[in-house]
Amino acid sequence: MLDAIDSISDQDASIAGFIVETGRSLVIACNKWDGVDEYRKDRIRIELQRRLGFLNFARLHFISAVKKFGIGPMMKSVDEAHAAAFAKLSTPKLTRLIHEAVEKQQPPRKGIFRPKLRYAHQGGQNPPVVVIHGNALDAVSDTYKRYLESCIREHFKLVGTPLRVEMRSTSNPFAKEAD
Ligand SMILES: Nc1nc2c(ncn2[C@@H]2O[C@H](COP(=O)(O)OP(=O)(O)O)[C@@H](O)[C@H]2O)c(=O)[nH]1
Ligand SMILES: [Mg+2]
Repeated sequence: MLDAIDSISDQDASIAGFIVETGRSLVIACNKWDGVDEYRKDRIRIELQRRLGFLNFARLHFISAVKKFGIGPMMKSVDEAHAAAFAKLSTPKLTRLIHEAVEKQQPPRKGIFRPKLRYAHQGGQNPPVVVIHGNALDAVSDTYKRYLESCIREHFKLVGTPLRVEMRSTSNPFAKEAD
């Protein structure tokens, strides 16, 4: 919970960092929204984007504890974030999704290596971990991992939780040859 009358403190920013590092789910509430004018509201929106923009998996609510507005929708987001953190992602669904993602957009080659994504399963909850199995997965770029992450998020409607995507290459002496 942030305070709209105060600015975003260093402590807020450092708590935000811990949340991502530890994979906790999150809903952001900016309280005392009744107590600030339009100019200040615009400043806060810019400041939120600048300092906490990396928390883009979380829903943001402008609320007032005193005037009691925004509380219901905020609590709905809490339930949604909890459900997302503990979501069950089935192996067949994940695998189909990964194959569809690859069809739409192939992972780029790295030298002679073309990563081959074979199947995916869920490796953990809170936060959800998706483990992708295949060959030459070391060659998958961070950009491509983010693409896969956004496909998974969109398909399973995972809002309010970090999501981890891990690559696990099958050790295969021939996997290093180009396809
Ligand atoms: N205008 C306004 N003031 C609030 C709101 N919520 C808390 N306050 C006031 O903020 C003051 C400081 O409390 P607060 O910042 O919530 O708590 P603290 O930071 O834990 O000490 C108190 O006087 C509260 O009445 C709100 O939604 N709107
Ligand atoms: Mg305070």
